[in-house]
Amino acid sequence: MQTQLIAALQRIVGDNNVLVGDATADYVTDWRQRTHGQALCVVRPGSTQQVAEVVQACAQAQVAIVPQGGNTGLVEGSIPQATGEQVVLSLRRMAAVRAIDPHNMTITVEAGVVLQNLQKTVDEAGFLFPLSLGAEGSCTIGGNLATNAGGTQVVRYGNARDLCLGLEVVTADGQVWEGLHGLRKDNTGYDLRNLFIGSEGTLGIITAATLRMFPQPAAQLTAWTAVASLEAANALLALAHTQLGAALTGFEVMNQQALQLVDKHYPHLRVPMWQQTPFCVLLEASDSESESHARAAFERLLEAAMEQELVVDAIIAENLKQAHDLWHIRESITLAQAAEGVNVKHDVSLPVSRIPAFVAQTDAALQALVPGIRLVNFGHLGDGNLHYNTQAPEGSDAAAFVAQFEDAVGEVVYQAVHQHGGSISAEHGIGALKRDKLPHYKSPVALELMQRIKQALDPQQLLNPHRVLRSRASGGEG
Ligand code: FAD
Ligand code: S2G
Ligand code: ZN
Repeated sequence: MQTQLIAALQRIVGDNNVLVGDATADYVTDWRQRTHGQALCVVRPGSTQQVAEVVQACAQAQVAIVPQGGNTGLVEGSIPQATGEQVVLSLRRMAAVRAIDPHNMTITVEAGVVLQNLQKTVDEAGFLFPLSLGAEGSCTIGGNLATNAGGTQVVRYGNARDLCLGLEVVTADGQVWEGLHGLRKDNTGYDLRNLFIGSEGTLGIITAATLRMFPQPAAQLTAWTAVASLEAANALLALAHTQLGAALTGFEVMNQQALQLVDKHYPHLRVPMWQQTPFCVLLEASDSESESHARAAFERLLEAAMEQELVVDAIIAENLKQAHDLWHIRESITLAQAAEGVNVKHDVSLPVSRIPAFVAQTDAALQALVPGIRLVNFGHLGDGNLHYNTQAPEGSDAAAFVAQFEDAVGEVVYQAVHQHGGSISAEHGIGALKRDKLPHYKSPVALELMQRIKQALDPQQLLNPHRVLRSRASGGEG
């Protein structure tokens, strides 16, 4: 049966777009190098029609599909299970720009377009596409929509969901839902688009999207500041909202441990001020007003912050190159953690006001649980999203730390997040990594409604089974 399916897939996409054995290596290990799956094969369709035919062939053969974009996901949702019975359907070949409509300020692209290429295409058209994250050099817009990705400009522009007006989706039975309109208002029945966005490949395969484009700001101001506490960081955020209004574009917090790792592994980046205070904040404003007007407002904000002793020290980037260098330091934290060794990540969100208490409580609890544990705490404070990560104590075995403490550390973190009214997944999704934690933090009603939606849209449990939810059809391993 499996050889017949492979032959059928080769007829659909061509022999060289069906990979087996060692050729699948790039597609079966997750970015963290923590989980390794095994695929029956990897199929790389070049068109929506081919995706539809691949899905029909797999449905007929009752073989599950794992949709994949750039494979930069961090919750074990984009690679096959280790059974060797699933087909990885890679969208990477589908990277065409289908249409740009400057007067409607929209662009329609295929799901496999890499985010950085999309940003560049939109920039060349004279606009801004504001989704921006550390993986933008390899993640795809299909994956960004499937995970409802966030990144560093959510405080102003929202998540991937807020940037999308229309979708084209291949359903679990191989039909094509063509919903690629560029309408900002369309109240004609249930919101199918937003059902597929954030569904992590479990309800349908996104093959194209119509996305919003934004005016390019006339001025962009970036500052790196040293702050004495999270309370001070919160007060700085409130002041920035008051003084900059909608111009505030990004607000990132980084603790000393996170920056120490960047300084250790990438000393050439010359991380500023990291030894002065427990935290640093990187903030950015972009304005349609002139550079001089925007700079004056930014300088007034930092002067007021200094006067109120919210900020101990600050630098404003003199030019776009220096701004880019400061952002590069922020975006290097994940890579510095990886260079330090395998680690335990938490992508959580809380009401901003609760973050100082959550961090104080959880830091203390984890230090008691694992003396010497290193708390690498950073993230998008502007939208209440912390990457509250942990690293093995200095000089100890990283793999042993993860094996021994990942569950216990996660329990402490997620319980505290829940207690403070937060979410156990802010932007990365659930995948397989957090699937069995979800029932502890979602109401039975919510879980039942999600299972009914899954049952209605994918009754054969073909699409990314055991991701987000345990499949009802079987209690098999995820
Ligand atoms: P993949 O990893 O290939 O897939 C992710 C999920 O989407 C899987 O469940 C997969 O089945 C599904 N999927 C993929 N393509 C499709 C499709 N076309 N149709 C249906 N389902 C599909 N994430 C953030 O939100 N914010 C950040 O700031 C951020 N920073 C990161 C920094 C680094 C260094 C790294 C490695 C990752 C970061 N991530 C971040 C996580 C990751 O980049 C995002 O989740 C991204 O959206 C995944 O895109 P992808 O194309 O790699 O998807
Ligand atoms: C970021 C990356 C994931 C992590 O850089 O904003 O989303 O925890 C994160 O390293
Ligand atoms: Zn993030």
